[in-house]
Amino acid sequence: MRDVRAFTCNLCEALCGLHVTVESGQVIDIRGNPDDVHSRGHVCPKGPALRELYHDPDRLRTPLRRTPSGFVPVSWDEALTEIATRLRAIQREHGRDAVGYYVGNPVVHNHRSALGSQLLQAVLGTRSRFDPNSQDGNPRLFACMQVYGDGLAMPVPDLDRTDLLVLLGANPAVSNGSMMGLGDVRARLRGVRERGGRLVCIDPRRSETVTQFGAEHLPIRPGGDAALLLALLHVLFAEGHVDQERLARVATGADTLRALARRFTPQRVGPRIEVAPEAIVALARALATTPRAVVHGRLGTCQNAFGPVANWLVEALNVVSGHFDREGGAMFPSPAADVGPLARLLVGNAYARWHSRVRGLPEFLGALPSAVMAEEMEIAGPGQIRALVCLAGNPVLSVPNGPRLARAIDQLELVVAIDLYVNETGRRADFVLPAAHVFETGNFDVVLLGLAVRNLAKYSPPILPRAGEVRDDWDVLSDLALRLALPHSPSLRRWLHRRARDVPERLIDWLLKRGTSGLTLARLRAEPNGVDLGPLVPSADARVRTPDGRVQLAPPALVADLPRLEAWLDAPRPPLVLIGRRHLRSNNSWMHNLPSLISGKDRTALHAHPADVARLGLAEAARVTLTSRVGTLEVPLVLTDSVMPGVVSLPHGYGHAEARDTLHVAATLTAPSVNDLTDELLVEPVLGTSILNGIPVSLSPAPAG
Ligand SMILES: Nc1nc2c(c(=O)[nH]1)N[C@H]1C(S)=C(S)[C@@H](COP(=O)(O)OP(=O)(O)OC[C@H]3O[C@@H](n4cnc5c(=O)[nH]c(N)nc54)[C@H](O)[C@@H]3O)O[C@H]1N2
Ligand SMILES: Nc1nc2c(c(=O)[nH]1)N[C@H]1C(S)=C(S)[C@@H](COP(=O)(O)OP(=O)(O)OC[C@H]3O[C@@H](n4cnc5c(=O)[nH]c(N)nc54)[C@H](O)[C@@H]3O)O[C@H]1N2
Ligand code: SF4
Ligand SMILES: [Mo]
Repeated sequence: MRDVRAFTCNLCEALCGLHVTVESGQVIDIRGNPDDVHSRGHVCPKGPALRELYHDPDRLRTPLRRTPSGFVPVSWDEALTEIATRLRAIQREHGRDAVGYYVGNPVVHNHRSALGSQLLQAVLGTRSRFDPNSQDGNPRLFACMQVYGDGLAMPVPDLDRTDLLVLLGANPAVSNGSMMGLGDVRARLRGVRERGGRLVCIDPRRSETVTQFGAEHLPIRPGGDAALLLALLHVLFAEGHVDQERLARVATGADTLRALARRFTPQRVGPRIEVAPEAIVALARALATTPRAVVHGRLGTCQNAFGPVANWLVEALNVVSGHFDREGGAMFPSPAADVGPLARLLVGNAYARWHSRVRGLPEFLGALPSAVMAEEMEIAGPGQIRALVCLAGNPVLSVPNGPRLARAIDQLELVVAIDLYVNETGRRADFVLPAAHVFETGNFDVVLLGLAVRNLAKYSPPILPRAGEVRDDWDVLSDLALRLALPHSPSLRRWLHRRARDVPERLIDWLLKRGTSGLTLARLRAEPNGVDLGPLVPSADARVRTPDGRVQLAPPALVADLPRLEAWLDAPRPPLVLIGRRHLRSNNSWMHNLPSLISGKDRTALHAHPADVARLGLAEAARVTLTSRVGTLEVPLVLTDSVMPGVVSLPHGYGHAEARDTLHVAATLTAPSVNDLTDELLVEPVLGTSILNGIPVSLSPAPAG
């Protein structure tokens, strides 16, 4: 029997509604659901590829154990019993922190994974916890924690009503929006210009948001955002564009911020970041005079030397220019199921409660920067990491200096991966446990619904039975947690595990009922196209949690980093720096095993500006050698003026060649991992966020042959 089921794609923040056609347990077809309240039929190529993912012969369907002759199938009970026994023994002998725990990006995209990851963390109690936020959004979370008193209080652009959207280091044409959930991405982005508004992209690269959506492009030197933002603030203050009365009502620290910005005039900053001073002045005036305008900073503002400062200043700029908590400006979503109270209970505004053992980098929200993983594994002493549990992650490809991390992981006593595949990290594991496909798990996007540009709620119950022996993350993690916590009471443990099966759904139901939307999980089950809860509404009064209830425009922890910014402004520039690049058909280090997504022309070459290529005498080279402190890569070269002079660009997430036996399709891609070149010692000092953009490199012709 053929059946069409509505399901929400959980691969990115766009949360597209899908129509999944299923017949006899086979996925026949996937397309956009035209009736979805959020995405209105839009999908990108990755959503329909969930069909190939479901049927991928390389997808893990049984737990594996590593033997001297390779991986062999093992029963769940045998695997989990041994894992729990060995983890307990390691923690008993060497302390809790001897077990490292890496929680990867997909965990944020599923309620069962997210809750399971927290439960296992609670039982492991390890301070050696890591996640990709230190390669990604930590600077934004920290900035919001400082400015609004709550790291979860993150305003998003009120995209449907804005007339000027300034994007800093964001490329929603490809990423489909990040820290802003854009259903129907293309129509929403087009909408800004169709109603006479402007899109501006500030980016070292002329991105697809410029070429496909008519955004105006202002190139900027990688890392220049913080200085640019101070110059914009300077113009607003100096030209009297600030509504002092309103500002004093909602914020503190305006005078300090004004005084700080005075040192960053457009004339001083402009030449250093390669943005014309006139363009800075014009942009500041446009922000001041457009009633509905907003600045949104994203990944490009985070992965550099001044991420925390830049992200603070984005928030400050929206507040000072009068666009905070207003229609068409930066507004807080009102999620139907608000995880805020729960998250505050679990981690709160935690920062620097402990530091990494070797380099002394601070904990943030319960995790240490991933850049210290390798050294914490390598260097002996109390607290050395001796085992790793890797949940839905691939740090060997996603963390700077992946090869060093791979060598360190190879030396561990026990490595466990929980994943859909045996990826480049999992192939180093002693056990790989097969996670379920989202169609087998169901999904409520508990975190990302809180970042959508329009309020909505959607729940997708599982639509397919589990293939083979796969188990969803909650099932596995709650089982493992109970085995760790109750080693001597197997029947109690089994009873609790059975009882806990639908705890994630009961929790969502409870969160929904606590809210004001009137929704329940049962009601959402009956609304497969989702429930629209209306446009964003002003809510700063409820969301700002600073002690005096006002926005903090000059947080001391961030102000303290400004002398370093000034020194950077005046320091000589490296002649060539490397930045990243994403593609619509790729998703970080995975989904490269799906033929429909990797087909077509190669997208992984190094992009370099013709002026640099000529300067370096590489005009005839088809392949080049790229060198950093950490390593050397040989890559194909493409000349393009889409990158600014002095900047080259390479995508991340590749480097699958060694996975010939477990990722048969991905391994045919020859592109290396850019994180073989990025430097684990390059981190910003406030949080230890990896600097993955703007790293110094040199280029030379590749050796012949
Ligand atoms: N197709 C696809 N979609 C994805 C992903 C994917 O891998 N593929 N990944 C998902 C994830 S995990 C995330 S976090 C989001 C990220 O989504 P976005 O935040 O939109 O990030 P990117 O698409 O990487 O775009 C970042 C932009 O910043 C620019 N940039 C680099 N350095 C600087 C700088 O110093 N200053 C400024 N102003 N710009 C700079 C880059 O050229 C790039 O255009 O995307 C998500 N969506
Ligand atoms: N140089 C450079 N490095 C980067 C970036 C960059 O722009 N440049 N971007 C960074 C960013 S923003 C991010 S978020 C990180 C991502 O880095 P990671 O989170 O370390 O890795 P991913 O590539 O997202 O790999 C996710 C893994 O989870 C598996 N998986 C998918 N769904 C599930 C599930 O439901 N359950 C389980 N158990 N497993 C699942 C996939 O098969 C895959 O192996 O990379 C970071 N690294
Ligand atoms: S944009 Fe693509 S990957 Fe993102 S939710 Fe929609 S279909 Fe999925
Ligand atoms: Mo990310």
